[in-house]
Amino acid sequence: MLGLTSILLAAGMAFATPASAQEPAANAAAPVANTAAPAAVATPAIADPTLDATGKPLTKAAPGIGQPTADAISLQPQVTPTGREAHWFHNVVLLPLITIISIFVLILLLWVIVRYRRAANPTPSRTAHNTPIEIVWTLVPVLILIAIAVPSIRLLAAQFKPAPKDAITLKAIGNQWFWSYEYPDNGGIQLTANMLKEQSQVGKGERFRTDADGPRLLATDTRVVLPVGVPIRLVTTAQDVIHSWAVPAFWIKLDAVPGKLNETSFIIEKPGLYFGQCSELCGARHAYMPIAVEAVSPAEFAQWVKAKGGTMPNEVAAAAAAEAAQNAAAPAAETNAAAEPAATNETAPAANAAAGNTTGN
Ligand SMILES: [Cu+2]
Repeated sequence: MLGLTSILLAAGMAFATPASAQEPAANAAAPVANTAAPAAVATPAIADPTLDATGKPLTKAAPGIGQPTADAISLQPQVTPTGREAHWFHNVVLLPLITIISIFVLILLLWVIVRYRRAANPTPSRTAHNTPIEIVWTLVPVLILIAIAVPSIRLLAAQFKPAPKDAITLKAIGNQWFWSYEYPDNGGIQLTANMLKEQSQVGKGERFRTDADGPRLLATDTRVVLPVGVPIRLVTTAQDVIHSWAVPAFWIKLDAVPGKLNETSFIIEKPGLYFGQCSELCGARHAYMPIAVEAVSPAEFAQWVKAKGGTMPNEVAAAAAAEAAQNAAAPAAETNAAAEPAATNETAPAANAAAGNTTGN
């Protein structure tokens, strides 16, 4: 009897083992089938809204937007609230102040050189102290520095503001020498972006850069797609050495350090195509790992996520995002402010300014 049970047990084990062994295999096969689905002709695939029927990118690079302009010396037009604040600080506060101080010092120097030269002033004054002037030239610079510190610290706080809970996470991973991306909130979509080569550098039939893709050394074969008006949580890291994910039009430059996660957040206000580069010297091909970000409406972003086989974190939010496209920025700014009750006073005007500016659009 005992022999029979052990035989039955052994038989049970024999049947059970292959069955359980098959399960992980089936599970592993499922994501493959999912990712293959959009490419398959037989299944009704969701079209990638960023590509046309032939698979070419629909959005073309526009001169002067999200890319450098020849002979220009100012900052690129900014498309994030923090970027606009920084642009204002640079153009309205710092640059005029530096200009005025430089001209004032230059005039003083010229006056001393001309008025007190030996020929015009044979017996020099022996004055050593002048208390009122000494007080003025100590106090005035202190007041100027205090005046600069207020918007400066406010901007610093805005740049390090953590993303609100409903933010979309983009993980940028630096590699020697290309960027790879993950969307952990969207079913773990993964992208790899390589620089597009020039026509003279590729073999026949290979893809090369056109002006629609973007400027030379900035266009990539795969674009990062992000929604406008929705807070983006940018997380960076690296596989090998330190890189830096930088897009000038977003006022974003965040180091990507191996073994570490760096985080910041931003809100893109205008749809379009924005370019950037690795901004930390990372080796021989450091100059050849560009960044191309395509900002689309939240509805298009949701469709793109579906086309990539991903999921939206909350399907209801995806539906609401479409009709909230115009006023999405305002509630986002509110949640920013609400999520930071412990923030210093400096951040409050920044959040207010962001809300006021975005609703003004
Ligand atoms: Cu790099």
